[in-house]
Amino acid sequence: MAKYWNKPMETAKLHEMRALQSWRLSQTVRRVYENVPFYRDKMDAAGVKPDDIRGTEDLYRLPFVSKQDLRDTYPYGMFAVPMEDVVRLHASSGTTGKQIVVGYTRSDLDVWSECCARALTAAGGSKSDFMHVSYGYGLFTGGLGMHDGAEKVGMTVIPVSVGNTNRQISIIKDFGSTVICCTPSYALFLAETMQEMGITKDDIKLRAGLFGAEPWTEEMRREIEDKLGLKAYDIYGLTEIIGPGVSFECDEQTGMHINEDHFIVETINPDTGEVLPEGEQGEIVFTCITKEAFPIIRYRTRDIGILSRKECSCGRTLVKMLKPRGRSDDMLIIRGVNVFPSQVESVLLSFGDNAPYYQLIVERVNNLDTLEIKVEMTSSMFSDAVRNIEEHEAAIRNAVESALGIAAKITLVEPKTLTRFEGKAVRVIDNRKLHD
Ligand code: DLL
Repeated sequence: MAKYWNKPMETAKLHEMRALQSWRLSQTVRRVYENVPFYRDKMDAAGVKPDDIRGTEDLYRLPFVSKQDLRDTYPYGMFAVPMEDVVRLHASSGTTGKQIVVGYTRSDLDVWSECCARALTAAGGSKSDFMHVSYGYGLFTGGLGMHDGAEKVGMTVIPVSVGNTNRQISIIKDFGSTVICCTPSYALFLAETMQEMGITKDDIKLRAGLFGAEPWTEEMRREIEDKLGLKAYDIYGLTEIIGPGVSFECDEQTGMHINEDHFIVETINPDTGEVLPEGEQGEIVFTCITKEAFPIIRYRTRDIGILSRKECSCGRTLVKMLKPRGRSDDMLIIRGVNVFPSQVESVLLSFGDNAPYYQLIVERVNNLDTLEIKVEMTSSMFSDAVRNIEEHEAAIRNAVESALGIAAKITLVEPKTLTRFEGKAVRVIDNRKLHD
């Protein structure tokens, strides 16, 4: 089985990669300066001309692009080619504010499927696999992005999209799906439904899954692997950059390799914009250097991560980003303490006997923030005596308090009462925002 999709790029020496990036960057900057008024105005205001950008060492001189900039230029203000050359549009879900529209030329779609093909190959995918795609098809990039990548590899693609979970299980079983992709929260829901249908992991042939589009923990990985009987790989991406496939995990699973021949990555201090050395945690910033229709420069993702160039046992030299804990805007500040929902997930799942379903509810009572965590009980726990439930709540309360440094009210709820998600899970209800 092929180990790499594109060996020369995936194993290039750093100086070779830098030379390629530098060339592509200078070309891209020239193109956006000539074709996109937004970039021309921003660069003029910063006193930078395309000739000043000779290589990656000059990247820091270019202004950042924020999500607000994309909203201000909605829908097509950032496109760098005439619409006749655009063959596909996608859009971000737009849960907060106006949605963002991105476009692809034929060549952009090739770049994208190449990136996804690398991810699939790193997860052991090949022509002989049946690829079950349960990401949503439509404006969301997950479905079509992974679909095109899998077709490029030559897999037999099963384009199921989201919904009708019972039918999905029957398809996995009857069609013999060997690789699956969906959000990690949907993977768990599939596992739960499978159990209800009386189907065990031995009845199905899944052996690998590529899960992403939302933050998930190592505990969640083990839970999914155990319940579906597969090896779970992380995959990352965002609409603004291309969709899934910006970075992907190999067998070592100590971070996701970034497709650096297409995207230059930096980490910055989110408050000052200062570029941080590799290895320091910061906001991840990407620059697209091969895209034609929507070549975004220094895009501030708001994802918090760490980059690592430690040698990888898989042989890839592409820099790795460690699993992002979540976006800086998912981070809750509760009584002055920073809390990521994924920290709560780690604590809950480390208990062993909690179902992996939980919800954080934040309120402001008399000017004081309160945190309640609803945790679903497993069926076995539910049948226990009430006293045990109280003991269990107290144990979780102590563990959460010592992990987070703040007190939280823990409420165990009956099995199967918290909402299940087919796409990205919504874990937090922040009622403070209503009053702000
Ligand atoms: O979620 C693209 C995607 C589809 C990625 C399928 C992977 C698989 P957006 O809807 O624009 O695009 O959301 C992008 O989701 O900035 C992160 O905050 C989060 N995210 C995506 N992948 C991961 C991951 C798609 N593996 C936003 N781990 C990003 C943690 C992730 N967060």
